[in-house]
Amino acid sequence: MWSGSSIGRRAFLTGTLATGAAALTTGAAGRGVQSTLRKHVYDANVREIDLGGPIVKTWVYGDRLPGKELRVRAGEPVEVRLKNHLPADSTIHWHGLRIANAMDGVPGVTQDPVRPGEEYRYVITPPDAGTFWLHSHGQLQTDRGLYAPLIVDDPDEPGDYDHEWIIVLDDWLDGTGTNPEEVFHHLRSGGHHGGDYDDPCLGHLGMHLGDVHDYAYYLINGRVPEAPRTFTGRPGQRVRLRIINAAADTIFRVALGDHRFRVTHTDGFPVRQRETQSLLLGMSERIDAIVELGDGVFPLVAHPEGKHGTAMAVVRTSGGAAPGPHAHPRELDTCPLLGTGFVATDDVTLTGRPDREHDAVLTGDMHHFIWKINDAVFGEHTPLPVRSGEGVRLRYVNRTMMPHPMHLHGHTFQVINPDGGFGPRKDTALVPAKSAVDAFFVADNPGDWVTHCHNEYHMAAGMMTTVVYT
Ligand SMILES: [Cu+2]
Repeated sequence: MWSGSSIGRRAFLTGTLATGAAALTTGAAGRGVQSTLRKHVYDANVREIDLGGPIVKTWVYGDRLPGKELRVRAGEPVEVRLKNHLPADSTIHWHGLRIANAMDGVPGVTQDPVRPGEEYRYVITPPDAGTFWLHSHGQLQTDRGLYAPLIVDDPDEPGDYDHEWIIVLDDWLDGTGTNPEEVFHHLRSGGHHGGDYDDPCLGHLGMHLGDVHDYAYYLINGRVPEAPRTFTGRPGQRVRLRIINAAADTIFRVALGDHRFRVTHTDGFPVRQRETQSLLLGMSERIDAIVELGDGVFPLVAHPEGKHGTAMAVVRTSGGAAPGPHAHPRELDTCPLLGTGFVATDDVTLTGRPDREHDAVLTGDMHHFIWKINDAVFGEHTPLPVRSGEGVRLRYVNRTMMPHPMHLHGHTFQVINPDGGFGPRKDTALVPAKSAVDAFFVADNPGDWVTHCHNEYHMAAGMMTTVVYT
């Protein structure tokens, strides 16, 4: 339903997307508080998927790409059953949600993997409204098609817009004569070639921006540019775009022809609003932006930064021919804003002096494709200890020549800028080459939590460690 069609905001708020509800008792035993536990099922399947011409056999939730969006309300519990029909172990991770450790979906850390033919019941209560996503945390499974948007609504949020559109970006190779395991094997056996990157705006990000140059397609909402999704509205309407980068190895630059973005949120949390003509999203970052629709037909383009190709959707408010698959709006050539370049609004800014400081030093052996944190691959790592109640400064120190989108589970962090000022509130920060990002968080969610690079190939090659409560 959400893919491609324009959906009135009211439809969501009246709950038309609820797929099932059952009364149950929550809260303290015997209090008899009535609530509803909305129930959802995510079947992890092998399916043939039409990307808008190319047909690929791949792994998806349900029978579509992206999987059906999970839409929940802040503070309300929701049950999701993962049914694993894959020929491999799997789990679901709820990216960006500060939920109970046992529900976090990291195999071998927070749960046993869900075996083929088995199912697993997750019950999650998302505390924060915003744009999130869910994806498998199994080895290289997100670079197949195991992902879906996860939107948390706040019924009290004013919502100064007429429509909202969910925009999911992806790099695609599965079922095109190769698959993620083959690509990973190729990288491990010395098939790595960076490709130089030199952009006047973004040169500081790194010498190269990705490791995988075998992507056959770049997709918006599961479609190639030759058969794009079309979003429709009326001139003058305000639309909230919820942009999610679900790619495994690709940073995207996003622009909408003849429009400006008014950015409102990064990784779900509100920021001091800024206007820009283009945006840059590292893997697993999200940006929400308001656009005021012009009159016409416009290309919404996501350029795979440092790579060849394009992803595209179409925004239509009147008749006329749709832009072709190679449309290149001039806005794409402006200097884009990065997620880490924003400033959180005061109400969500995490303040406080760190009681504890940890470094996560990122290094890589390009030739053998081994990526490490604090000189160890995951499994041989030394956990980073914290105590409940502490303020923690986690400094991601990047000693490599490429940027890494670093993600922390179970918490969200305040980005502290080099000058000591506040940046945005996030769960994933793109750390430029030969640079560092300071992430301040409050240790308020006990458990063993992973922090890792969201380049899926880097994570598979070891770039993950744990934060543990002692
Ligand atoms: Cu990385």
